[in-house]
Amino acid sequence: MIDLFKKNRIRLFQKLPNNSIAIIYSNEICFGNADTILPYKQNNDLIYLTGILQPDTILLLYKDDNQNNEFLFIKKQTTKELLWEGEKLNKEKAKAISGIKNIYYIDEFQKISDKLFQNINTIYLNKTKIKEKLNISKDQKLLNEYQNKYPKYKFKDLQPIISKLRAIKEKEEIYNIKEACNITNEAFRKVLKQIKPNIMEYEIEAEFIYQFRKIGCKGFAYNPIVASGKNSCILHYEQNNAKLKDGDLILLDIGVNYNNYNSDITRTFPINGKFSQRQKVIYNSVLFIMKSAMGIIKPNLTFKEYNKKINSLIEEELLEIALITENDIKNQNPLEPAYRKYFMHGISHHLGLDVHDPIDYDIPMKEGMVITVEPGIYIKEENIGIRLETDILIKNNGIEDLGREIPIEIDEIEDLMDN
Ligand SMILES: [Mn+2]
Repeated sequence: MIDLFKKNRIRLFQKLPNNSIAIIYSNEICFGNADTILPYKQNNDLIYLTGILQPDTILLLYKDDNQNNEFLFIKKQTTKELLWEGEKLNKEKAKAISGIKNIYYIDEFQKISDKLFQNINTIYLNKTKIKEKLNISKDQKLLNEYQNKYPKYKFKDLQPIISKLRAIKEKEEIYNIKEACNITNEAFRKVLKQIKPNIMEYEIEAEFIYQFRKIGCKGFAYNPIVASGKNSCILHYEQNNAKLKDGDLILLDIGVNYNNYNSDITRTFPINGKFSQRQKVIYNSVLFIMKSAMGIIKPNLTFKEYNKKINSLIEEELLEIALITENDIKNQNPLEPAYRKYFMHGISHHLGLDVHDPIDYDIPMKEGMVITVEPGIYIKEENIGIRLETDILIKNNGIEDLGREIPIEIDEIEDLMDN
């Protein structure tokens, strides 16, 4: 991965103007109640540029007329911390992971950055992320601090630049996402054989985490959704504590985190192993939308055009299976079209270091992007929620479905469950 991090920094340097500095901070540790610490999650931009996963890390990229220079600051462990936490990265290890030659301890950051600031006029920090948060974020605090301390500098937002870079996946990133999809496939195939009436949703969840952890993956990519029967119509159902009923469907929205990259997959199975006629109709409709969407996706298509095409496709399908009528469409509020009663979320999002990778959707589709395709139809009145989701790589000559091995055709699912 060291080559990826080096390459990513080179690409970022190319976008920075001369006489500027970009500073990327690690995320802070989050506390639960009392003195418990929540699982640490690194700033994904920092992972993207360095591969360093521990807190108290700062990356500083310096660019002037003559040189690009990289500085990484890490924490020096005290003897007590060493005793409690075990050994963290030392300078050599941080260098070996990131490929950055200039590694310092974080207590030297002030001195070194002040010196570098003498030669530049622009400082890049994260500004966009600030707007998304209700409270004053760490990014906002930092920006305020910097602006007070260095009033003569221009402050620019690093996010639009990094987001553009992160939109196009490098081969190492694609490899990681493919692996995540392959691991998810293996788990789905094992779990598929265990689904039956009267077991609990959390038993299914436990099977997945067992499959992921036993091969050394960190865990789920996001909170898993194991939603049977009416729960399948709750988009963010996470309780996973109901009993599976004979005749119902079960919707599984599950991904794994592999090497910091994610898969994001959804399948919907019949709990007793056989789809009813009605379930088949809805299922095939969702599958048809999914396949059609994959047929539409190509380089240069804008997300706006794509969404428009998908929405009319869904409208047609809902008419076809008589969930909505021509009259509903004629009388619909344009802000809340009739089809939204049964399909209320987006069809696709970018996928990468973040499950919802923070990429600007005004950038048209391009080779190297990885996005999900996830149509669904949710009929609350019938306790039927069906979503199918896969992850695709956009290529110049079409797409590659990275989740293609995961059972999706009705016959295949019924065969696999028939044991
Ligand atoms: Mn998704």
